[in-house]
Amino acid sequence: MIRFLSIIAIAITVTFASPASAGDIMVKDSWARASAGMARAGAAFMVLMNKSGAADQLVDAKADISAKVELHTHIMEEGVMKMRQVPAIDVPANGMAALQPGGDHVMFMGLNAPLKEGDTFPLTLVFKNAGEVTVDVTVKTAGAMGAGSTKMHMKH
Ligand SMILES: [Cu+2]
Repeated sequence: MIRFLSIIAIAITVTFASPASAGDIMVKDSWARASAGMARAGAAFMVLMNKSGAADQLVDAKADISAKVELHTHIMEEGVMKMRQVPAIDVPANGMAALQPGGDHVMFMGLNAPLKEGDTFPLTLVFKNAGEVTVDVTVKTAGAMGAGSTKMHMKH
């Protein structure tokens, strides 16, 4: 029975990953989209909240699920949405940055294996001021547009 309960406890921990913090930066609602078919690329999204009066930047991301991990944004070029690598993603002072489909995201190039719904994997985010924090990223369905029922209360 104790063994059974501990398995449930682990499952709950994985399913409802609590926000993680590095210094004044809090990371919440981290998720990734399941990769479609044989696609070798994937993307992760999350909300970065900055409780400091100084602006910060997400400058790097590390994970061992793919050959490369890059910071990306989307831009419109001649009427077409394209992804572009960026050196950093700004997190405003006392504000937030939302990484979401169609906008900024963490990109995984050359996935070692497909990202399957329900999987979780560790992702280390590196901030210019706040340092490093590792979060558990939950994989959602390929069509998912958000982290689920969690609402964002903070605006800037
Ligand atoms: Cu991308």
